[in-house]
Formats: sequence, structure tokens, C-alpha cells
Amino acid sequence: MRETYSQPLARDAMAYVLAGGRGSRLNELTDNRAKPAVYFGGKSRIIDFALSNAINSGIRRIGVATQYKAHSLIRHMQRAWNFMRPERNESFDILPASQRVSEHQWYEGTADAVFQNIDIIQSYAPKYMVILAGDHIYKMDYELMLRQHVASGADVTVGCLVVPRAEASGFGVMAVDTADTITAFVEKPADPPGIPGNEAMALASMGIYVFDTKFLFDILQKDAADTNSSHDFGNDIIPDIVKNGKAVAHRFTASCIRAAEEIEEYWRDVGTLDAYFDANLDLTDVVPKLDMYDRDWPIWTDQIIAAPAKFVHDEDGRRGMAISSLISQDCIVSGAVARRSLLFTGVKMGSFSQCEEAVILPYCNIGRSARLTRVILDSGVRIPEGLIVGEDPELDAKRFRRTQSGVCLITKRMIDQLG
Ligand code: ADQ
Ligand code: ADP
Repeated sequence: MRETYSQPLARDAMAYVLAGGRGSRLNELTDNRAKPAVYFGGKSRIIDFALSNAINSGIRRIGVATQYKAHSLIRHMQRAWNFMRPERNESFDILPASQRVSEHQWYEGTADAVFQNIDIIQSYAPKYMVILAGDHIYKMDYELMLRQHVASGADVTVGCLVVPRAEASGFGVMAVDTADTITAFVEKPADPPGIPGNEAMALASMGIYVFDTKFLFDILQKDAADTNSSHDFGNDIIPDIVKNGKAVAHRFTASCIRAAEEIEEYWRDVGTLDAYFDANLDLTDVVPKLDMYDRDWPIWTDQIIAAPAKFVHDEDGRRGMAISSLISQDCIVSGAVARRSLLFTGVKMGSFSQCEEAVILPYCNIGRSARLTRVILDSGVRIPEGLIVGEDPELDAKRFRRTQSGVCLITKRMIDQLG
């Protein structure tokens, strides 16, 4: 579908990013920050993907609803996302749950997180609302979703993915007719229905939606008055529209970004430590499925003023080196070796230390002779001299958060408790 529009529909749209969830399956990684604020890919945070998609799609009005432990997230957005120009009708609003509707009420659900800010949204008068989740890793051109929405005359257009049926019970799962009109929608079904003719797979909601603003406001007002509602898009709003209105599925294909190239569809939830670890480690592949070097679709993030990464021989002449690794600015690898690892900003590796399959968040310090294999280090962790992780599963499980696949998450508190 490539109709010609006098100007992109994105210019009449506002992106509204839901970024209030904790992401509790990331365990201690989200003890002090919301999931959208978790670091990903060597220098970004998870929310940068949805925000970059919005900007790269041509959307220039953005609101972000925050709730759970939002300090790190808000500070990041203030630093990285403060380039909008109000004089060009651009805007970037951070919207913490602030008891605006009633002093007893935080955001009750995702729909309520929009409802409580209707007046702020109205002040920008967008024609379309693109509701996004702030916790997924993918690249997507929302302009294509907007075009389908307008062409089909839907009340809501729901972004969807084909996922293995066995993994679909964490999603909203839908059935569609031949025109992709949604005929049934069940939120997180225990036994998800398969796709007719392809029963091993299911059509899952990405939790992203396009609405005409007026329609959205009307349905949110109605939902707010409904005492039986949990005020959630997946539980309440979408099933209601499927039953009483017209909901259409928009199929996500990564090839929409560069139509000429065959790019495998890439979308990750990174909701568990294993999924988070794997998705980060995938970036060390020679040709990763997620292209972070794509100049046509950059992932915008905070640019701190810092020195370049440095690799030095130590005083004994041992080489500092990194193999199949992503090394960010302000890192110093001194007489140490990093293999298949990601070193975020400001990581220092001391002499004789080694990292293999390590995701090392900003400003960590690896002491001399430490040996770390299959680890995630939370930001600011100082690994003591000679610590070995990844070679004694029982000891690791006692000291750190060890996952089923043997990945250890290490936080500052866990290091303090080593004594
Ligand atoms: P879930 O994955 O369960 O289902 P949910 O917990 O509703 O998602 O969170 C959606 C987004 O809203 C996340 O980005 C989260 O951070 C944010 N959020 C959650 N509570 C919030 C609050 N009170 N205030 C502000 N933001 C909040 C949804 C859909 C499913 C779909 C999956 C896809 O309901 O149908 O399949 O997303 O991941
Ligand atoms: P988050 O990692 O979620 O942003 P913090 O702000 O606590 O949370 O940052 C984590 C660690 O990084 C802290 O230990 C902090 O001291 C350290 N840190 C942050 N910025 C710098 C900096 N510019 N130089 C050195 N250390 C820093």
C-alpha cells in the first residue's frame, strides 16, 4: 500500500509511549529503574528504540508516561531527548503519574495512563495517536501503520507479529479475516489459538496501537466511567473495539524500513535476564540481526562528552584487547582481554582480567586478574581483584542471581555482601 499523501501522516500524529512498567522478570536490574531505562546494545537504553522509531518515522510530538521508579528514565530522557523545537510545533513531554485526576489515583492501567493526560494531549491537537510500549527492541516505520489505519477506516489499528504459539500466552492473541480485520482478541490466553493453516504459530499484538484522537478520547472517557474495567488497552479497550467497532491488524515486517532489502523481522521483548543477555550478545555476531550501524534508521541516545575507548599494554607489556566485542566511549582495557562482550560507557578493565560473553553496564571496574564468563554487571559494579565467575555454578548461584541458562547478574549490593 503506497498511496500518495500531500504530507506524511506522521506530521499529524503524536506518539505516546507507555513507560511505567517495572519489568519484574529482569529481577535486580529493575530494582532501581523501570524496564524502559535499562541499558541495551552498548550505549542505548531500551526506550531509545521506540523513541527513535517515532522520530525516524517523522513524528515530532511525543509524550512519555512514566510511573515505576522513573528517576533514571527521566534523567536519561532529559539528557538525550531535549532537542525538540516548540516553535516548529514539536514537543517532548515527560508525564509522570502525578495524581492529576484525583489525588488518590496513580495510573491504574495503560489506558488510564493516557486518559489522565487527555488535556495535555489536546493542547497539541494531534489528529492521530500512536500508542507505543517503551520496552521493546525493534525498528519500525509507524508512517506505514498510519497509512493503513487511514486507508482501512479502522477505529484502531493494532501492530502484530507472528510468534510461535507455544510462546504466545504472554501476548494479546488475535484472529483476523482476509482483509486483516480483527475478528477475535484474547489477552494473554492460557491456550493461545493458532493461525488457521499454520497452527504452530499465533498472531500476537505488539501492544502498539494507532487511533484517531477523537475516537480514542471518546472510548477512554467511556472506559474511565466503567467500574468493571481495569483501564488497560489489552484487557479492556481493544477487546471492546473488536466486539463493537472495527479493529484492523497491521503486520510488522522489518523490510518496511528498506523495502529493497530482505531484512529478517527483528523484535525482542528482552523481558527476562536470559532474553536480555542473548539479545545483547547477538550484537557481537559478525552480521547481527539487529543493525545498529544503519545510518538510515539511527538509534538516538544520550551523547556524553567523554574520551575515546583505549586499549593499552600494561606495565608488564601485556596487551589490552577486545575480540568480537562492542566497546563504548571512555572505556580503558589495560592488559586485559574482552571476548564476545559489550562494554558500555566508562568501563575499566585491569591487568590480567578477562571477560567472555559479558554485558558490562556503565562505569564498572574489573579488578586485576578477575575472570568473568556469561555475566551481566549492573552499572557501577566494582569487581574485586581475582574474582572468578562462571566456573563454579553452585558458588555463583549462592553469590549472584544465576539464571537457568547459567548467566549471572551481579549488582553492587551482591558485591558488598561478598564481604
Ligand atoms: P504487557 O506486555 O503485559 O501486554 P503491560 O504490562 O500492559 O504490557 O505494559 C505495556 C506498556 O505499558 C509497557 O511499555 C509498560 O512499561 C507500560 N506500562 C505498564 N503499566 C503502566 C502504567 N501504569 N503507566 C504507564 N505505563 C505503563 C501488552 C498488551 C498485549 C501485547 C503485549 C506486547 O496488553 O496485548 O501482546 O503488550 O508486549
Ligand atoms: P543508572 O545506571 O540507571 O543511570 P546511576 O545514575 O546510579 O543509575 O548510574 C550508575 C553508576 O554510574 C553510578 O555508580 C554512578 O556513580 C556512575 N556514573 C554515572 N555517571 C558517571 C560519570 N559521568 N562518571 C563516572 N561515573 C558515573
